[in-house]
Amino acid sequence: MSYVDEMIEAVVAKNPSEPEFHQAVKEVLNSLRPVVDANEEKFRREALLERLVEPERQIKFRVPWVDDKGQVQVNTGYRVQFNSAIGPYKGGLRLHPSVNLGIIKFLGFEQIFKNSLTGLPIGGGKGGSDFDPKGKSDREVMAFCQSFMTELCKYIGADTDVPAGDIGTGAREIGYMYGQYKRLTGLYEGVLTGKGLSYGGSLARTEATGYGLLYFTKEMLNMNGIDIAGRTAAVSGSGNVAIYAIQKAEQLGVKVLTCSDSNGWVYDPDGIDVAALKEIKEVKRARLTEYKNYRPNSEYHEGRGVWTVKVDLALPCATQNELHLEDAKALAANGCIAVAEGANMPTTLEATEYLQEQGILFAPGKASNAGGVATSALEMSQNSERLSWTFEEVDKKLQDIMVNICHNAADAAKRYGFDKNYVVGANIAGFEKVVDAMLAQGVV
Ligand code: NDP
Ligand code: 2IT
Repeated sequence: MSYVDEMIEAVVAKNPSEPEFHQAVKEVLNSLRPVVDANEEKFRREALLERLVEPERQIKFRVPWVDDKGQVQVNTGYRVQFNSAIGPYKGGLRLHPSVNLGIIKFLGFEQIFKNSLTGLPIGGGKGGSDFDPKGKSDREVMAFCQSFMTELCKYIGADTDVPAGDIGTGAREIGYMYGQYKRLTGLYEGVLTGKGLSYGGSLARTEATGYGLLYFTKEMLNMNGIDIAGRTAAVSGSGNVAIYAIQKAEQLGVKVLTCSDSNGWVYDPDGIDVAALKEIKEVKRARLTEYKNYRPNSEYHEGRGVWTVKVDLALPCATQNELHLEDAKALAANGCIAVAEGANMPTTLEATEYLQEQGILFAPGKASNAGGVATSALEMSQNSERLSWTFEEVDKKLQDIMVNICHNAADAAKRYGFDKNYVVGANIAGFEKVVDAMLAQGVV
């Protein structure tokens, strides 16, 4: 049996009940076959793949806090420090009731290659908790964040592990966590990114993932002789990534017809109104049912459905496994030309394969959503030099990084005979740097 197949079997056997982690490992290892096969003897002797799929450290902890009724609540906190070969662990904190170790491991594993692709010195990590910020008062969110950080602070630091936002963790949560870290350690340092502008945050970090997704998509289309202007798009989600993806898409002349949350979705034939969406989601923290009050021409539908709309571009920006095989078929039947992932692993393996077979350009999240973590690394640089750069400076660096990632992925794919396969290209390009660093650093 090939080394890759052996490793996939071993990961499934050794980590039962972690289907998302299995999925991420399968996707990455399958596309690394040409590199692994060419170096099989050496990689086996070094147990390179065994080391790659085993996190350096997994931390799991109790998070007790008191709700507004005086009741003690208990959540579980996680930080998976997956790989530090090329830099301090870096990756977000997800706060969502679905969070478990397998989900954090899938996200941490993806983060290794994504962070490598940015070209910046950051290793891979991820964390979070099954706490649900939705419907909680600010005081409850603060109580949770302070308790979470009271334990997490033992394991992180500006040069060891630098968490950031993800689903359910935005500016409010980062602020509370930063305050508690500073209080406990006495350190005013860049231990978190996505901070507010008044205490060390970077301009353009809020926008970075969504903007970066569009910079990548524009470049991928350009490389294939297609102009992004004048296209239509379907976006899923209505959180940080979705909002700024929609904003940049519209700035580039794309009409975005949909967005969604976990209850339902909106179809706006005139193009999503970003100002309305920002007010509903960022200010009121309300549901998408409200959108109709701002845009009477729009429709609200319960359940899933964004991928049934006829569009040129599909941009999944909500969560993992939200674009299934039947969605891929609907998109293809409607003439979709490209799918670019804003979320982490939003497309199932079967859907990805189908889209690629249909000749639809497919950008994997680890490449196309890397603008968020790349700008986090730029925030770390600014914190280290105790300076802050202008919006334009950060945005320019972000554009350059996304264009580079696109070309590096395309070049790696071509080098191994998989022209236009950005999944293979991104995985190989991300892997090469990490492997080089791991081999150079010996058996650690
Ligand atoms: P937010 O919490 O800001 O928004 C998440 C959005 O996705 C909401 O609209 C939410 O709906 C929806 N959603 C979440 N979980 C589910 C679910 N299980 N089913 C259906 N809809 C769901 O998160 P972000 O925008 O930050 O993150 C979105 C995705 O992008 C995630 O996959 C994240 O890992 C990824 N990502 C984020 C980066 C960042 O910088 N923030 C960087 C790179 C990737 P509702 O409000 O109803 O829960
Ligand atoms: O998935 C991701 O890349 C993020 N949630 C952002 C991580 C970061 O450190 O900015």
